[in-house]
Amino acid sequence: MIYEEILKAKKQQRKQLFVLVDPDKTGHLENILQQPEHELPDAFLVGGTLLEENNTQAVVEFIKKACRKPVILFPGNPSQLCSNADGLLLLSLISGRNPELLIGQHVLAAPLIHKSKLEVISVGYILMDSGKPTAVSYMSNTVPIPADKPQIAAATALAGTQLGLKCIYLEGGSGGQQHPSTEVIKAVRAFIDTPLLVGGGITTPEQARNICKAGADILVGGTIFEHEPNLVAEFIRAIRPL
Ligand code: 1GP
Repeated sequence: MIYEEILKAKKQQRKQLFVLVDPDKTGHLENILQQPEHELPDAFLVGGTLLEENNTQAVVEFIKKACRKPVILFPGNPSQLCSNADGLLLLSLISGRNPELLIGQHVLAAPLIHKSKLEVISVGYILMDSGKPTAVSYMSNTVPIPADKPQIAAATALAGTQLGLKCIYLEGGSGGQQHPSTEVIKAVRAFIDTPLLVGGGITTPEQARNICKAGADILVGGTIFEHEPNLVAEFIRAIRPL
């Protein structure tokens, strides 16, 4: 089970790298999948805020044929659900006040998810200001938490865990100018023991290392690997062992 593996890695203090694959941008995927097992990410996330093609299922299948790493849906909306993945990050956008993204879409998707037998991992999704509007801040119609307010991020994460959400995801938005700061990550970590994912705007192995040192359990990278797929191995080396 994916969540059990996340908890196990956390207990062993083994930091993990998840690579986010936008189903519309898969030119780099083959290059990543050709790497030896120890240079593959711990899991693949598949999804996007706004997709042009309806090919999530095909991308999931492509990854699953090439390796045995878990493939987890990270859907921008319920139309991206497909049953051939291993799991689903069921995101509740708890930094925002848009009821559709807190519970509305979840109700619409619930019967489909139930039927699919996907492993559901509920996630408190926290959008941090990353210096410029991102696709997720615009499309979600929510206001990100100001980057210099770690106490708001920490209280939000704490509320998410008190509600029973299994993970917290600090998100800067894909291609953000700045990733969530180490100050914010430390403040959140001080409040919660729940697995913590951090992503959005991470571009160097050094940033990856600092983010993990600050308290992230799982690092999520997307855009950087579309341009430089060979950096996956360097990111893995940078975060392990710490
Ligand atoms: C977005 O956190 C992910 O949800 C990845 O962001 O594309 O900036 O790496 P990047």
